[in-house]
Amino acid sequence: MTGSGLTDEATYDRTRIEQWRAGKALSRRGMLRLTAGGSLALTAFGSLPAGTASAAAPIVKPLPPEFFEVYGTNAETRWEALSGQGYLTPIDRFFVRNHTATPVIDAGTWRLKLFGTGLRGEPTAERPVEFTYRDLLRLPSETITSAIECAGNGRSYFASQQGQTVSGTAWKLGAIGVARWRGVRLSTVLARAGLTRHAVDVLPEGLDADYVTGGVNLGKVRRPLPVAKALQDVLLAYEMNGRPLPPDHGHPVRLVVPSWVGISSIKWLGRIEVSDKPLVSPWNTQYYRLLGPDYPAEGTVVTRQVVKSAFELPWDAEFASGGRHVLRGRSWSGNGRIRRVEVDTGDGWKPARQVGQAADRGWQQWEIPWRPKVSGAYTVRARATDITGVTQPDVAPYNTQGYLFGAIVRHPVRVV
Ligand SMILES: Nc1nc2c(c(=O)[nH]1)N[C@H]1C(S)=C(S)[C@@H](COP(=O)(O)O)O[C@H]1N2
Ligand SMILES: [Mo]
Repeated sequence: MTGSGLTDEATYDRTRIEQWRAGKALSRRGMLRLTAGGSLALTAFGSLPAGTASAAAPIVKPLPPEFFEVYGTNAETRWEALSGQGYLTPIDRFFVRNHTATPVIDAGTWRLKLFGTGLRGEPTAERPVEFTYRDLLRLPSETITSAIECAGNGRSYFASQQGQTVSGTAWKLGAIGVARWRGVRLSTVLARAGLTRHAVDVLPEGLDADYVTGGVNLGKVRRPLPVAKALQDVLLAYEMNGRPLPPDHGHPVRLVVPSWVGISSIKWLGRIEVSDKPLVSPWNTQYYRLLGPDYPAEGTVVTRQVVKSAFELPWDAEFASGGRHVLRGRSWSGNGRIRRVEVDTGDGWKPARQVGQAADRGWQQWEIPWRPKVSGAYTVRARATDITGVTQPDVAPYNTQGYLFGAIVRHPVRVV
């Protein structure tokens, strides 16, 4: 089934859900449920599912308040902290999304273990094919520039703009970063591990603590990928912006799955199951599905990101009336590069000037001059259109877990 269109998310999900219903999908745990209910209660905004107890701080790097807003084990980048920065998000400002806590892993003793029925000789989890860190460094490397963005980025606007209650971390727009990742293609490692043409799914798994929520242990953070996507453009990254991958971002090795939601990019990679049968985990049956009145009962899986835009400004930014200002921001899309960006400061949509290179898997910087003459409260808005012709809508489709908020964000500013 390799290459049979399973990078197309709709096909992938339909196929997998049918197979799963027919009892053909494998789950190492019998507790998966494909409903909006299950152990997933609708929680109030800002509350977090209980993580595994950890005495140490959940995030290792410093989180200065001028760069980050912290929510429990997670921290989002403040958009004003990108003002004046270059194309890439510096590591010291890159958002962190941890289900539990950053583990500290010694690259010297670390092993990547591959096993399963999709590999030649069907190695077991007990006797896997192993790669050391040095093995990976010796394989041909590749460098890509790619965004990693949480599926819930922008979630708080379901409540503040649309009056809708959704569960999960109340991110603003800062659960995204763009970095230069260097590593080995997953396809290279899979080939060396003996990938067969019968393989259909891979299940990368993190080495961080088991994720426990609502009294249920969901095990290691893991989410399956179809082999077609795994072979397309996925990287096993060991460098971020020219430095060894830092602890919070997956040291020693993480997956980078371009264009797909952040949960795909498993950090602190430990094992990869490769299977000739479809694989499932709570991260594709329970979480990261679009559920709600407008979706089928079992929901639809979330894979590719939507088009979004943000200003490099604080909320309630102040501008001097009569002054010459430049509004700057960035737009991005899981569908590919950005074709057009427009900005409205209250008197209609005007084209913004695109700055720097266009990027398929990163973002597009842009700017537009602004000379407000009258003091008072304003709302500034930016909307982007991507290469596939999709433009940000006024309203994002509601789903109970608040994923994929792609609507135009109304950003309040003051002219004084
Ligand atoms: N092992 C592991 N991988 C993980 C996670 C995690 O908690 N554990 N979080 C995922 C989620 S939901 C996101 S959005 C990205 C965030 O990557 P970052 O923390 O490097 O920004 O990592 C993903 N990979
Ligand atoms: Mo995420």
